[in-house]
Amino acid sequence: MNLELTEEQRLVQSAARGFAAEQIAPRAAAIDRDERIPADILDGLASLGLFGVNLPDALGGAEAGVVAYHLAMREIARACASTAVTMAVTNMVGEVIAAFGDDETRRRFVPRLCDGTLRAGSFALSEADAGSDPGAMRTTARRDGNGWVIDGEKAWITSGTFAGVFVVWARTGEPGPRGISAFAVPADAGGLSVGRREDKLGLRGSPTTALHFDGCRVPASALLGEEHGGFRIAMMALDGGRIGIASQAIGIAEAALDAAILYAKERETFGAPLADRQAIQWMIADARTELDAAILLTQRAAWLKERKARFSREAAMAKVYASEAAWRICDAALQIHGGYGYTRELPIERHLRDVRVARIYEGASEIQRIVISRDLLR
Ligand code: COS
Repeated sequence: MNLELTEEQRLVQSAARGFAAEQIAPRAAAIDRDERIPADILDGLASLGLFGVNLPDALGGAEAGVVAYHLAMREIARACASTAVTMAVTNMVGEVIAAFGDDETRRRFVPRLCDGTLRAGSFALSEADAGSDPGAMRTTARRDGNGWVIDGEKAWITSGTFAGVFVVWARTGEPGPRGISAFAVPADAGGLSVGRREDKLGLRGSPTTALHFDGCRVPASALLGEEHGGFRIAMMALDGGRIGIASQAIGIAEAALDAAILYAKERETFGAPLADRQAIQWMIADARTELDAAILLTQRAAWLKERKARFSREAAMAKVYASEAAWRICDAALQIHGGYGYTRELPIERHLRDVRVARIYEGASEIQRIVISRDLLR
C-alpha cells in the first residue's frame, strides 16, 4: 500500500477541507441545534463531487476512488458529523444502485444522486426487531403483475425525511438471509410514507426516521441484483459503508483532538499551561497514536476496496478500531477542557455526542468482531 497520496486524492482532500472549513464548520452548532442541514450545504457537497466520490464519471460520479472518499469523509466529519453521515449514506446508496441496478434504474437515479437533485440517498435495511440481525426482517415484497408490492416498516433510516431514493430490503422468499431482495424505491412512490423521527443523543442535524410501506408498488426494474440475492448486496454495501463510518469517526476525533491541543496550550492552571503537565501530554500522545492507527487501518481497507480485493475483515477492523478509539479520544478531549467541555459553548460536547453512534450503526462493534473472527476461524 502506497501511503503517498496521488495528485487527485490531494485535490479531493483539499476541496473537501476548504468547503468544510468555510461553509460547514461555522454552521455546525446551528445544524445540531436546528436539526437540519441547510440546502446550500447539500448543493455544495454535490457540486464538489462528494455525493459520488467512487462512482463512475459516466453516471455523474467523481470517479476518484475509495481512498479519496475516505479522505473527503474525514474532512467533512471534522466540520460536521451530521453532514458527513448524509454524504456517507448517499455514496453507499449510489454505489449499490450503480453496481446492482439495471441500466434504466442506474440512469434514473445515480446521476441525480451525484448532482444533488435527489438531495440524498437512504439505506433501508434495519427494522425495529431486525438491526444487528437483518436476516430476521419482516417487510415483504411480492410479485404483482409487472412489478412488486412492498409492505412493512423500516427503522433507523438516515435522511428519511428528505432522501429522494431509498434502497429497500424486503423478504421475497424463505425465512433468514437467503430470502431477501433489494429494491430501488423513489421517495414519491405511492404507499411509501415517512414515520416518526427519532430524538437522538447525537447527529441531531441528520434526521433518522421510520418508513412505512403500505402496498408500495414498484416496477420490475426496481429489483437490484437477483431475486433473493439482497442480503449479499446489503453485506457488500455495509463492508464499504464501514470504511465511511470509520472515516467519519476519525474526522470527529481529529476535530476534538485539535481543539484539545489548542486549549491545553492556552489554559493555565497552577501558573502553567495544561500542555506542561505530563498527564495531559500523555493523553494527547495516546490520542494521536490511536488516531494514526485508525487512519492506517481505514486507508488499508479503502485501498483494498479500490483494488477490488476482499476487504470485509479489514473494513470491520477499521470500523471497530476507529469508532472505539474516536470515542476514547473525544472523551479525553472533553476531560482536557474540564467543565467548559461539558457546556454547549464549545463544540467538544457535540463531538462526544456525535461520535457515540459510530460504535453502533452500520454494524455495532460486537458485529464487527463477529465478522473479523469468522473470517479468521473459517
Ligand atoms: N460480502 C458478501 N457476501 C456476504 C458477506 C459479505 N461481506 N457477508 C455475508 N455474506 C453472504 C454469506 O456468504 C452468505 O451467503 P450464502 O447464502 O451464499 O451462503 C449470506 O450472505 C448469509 O451470510 P451469513 O450466514 O454470514 O449471515 P448471518 O445472518 O449469520 O449474518 C452478520 C452475518 C452478523 C455479519 C450480518 O448479519 C451483519 O453484518 N449484521 C449487521 C448488520 C448491520 O450492519 N446493520 C446495520 C445496518 S445500517 S445502520
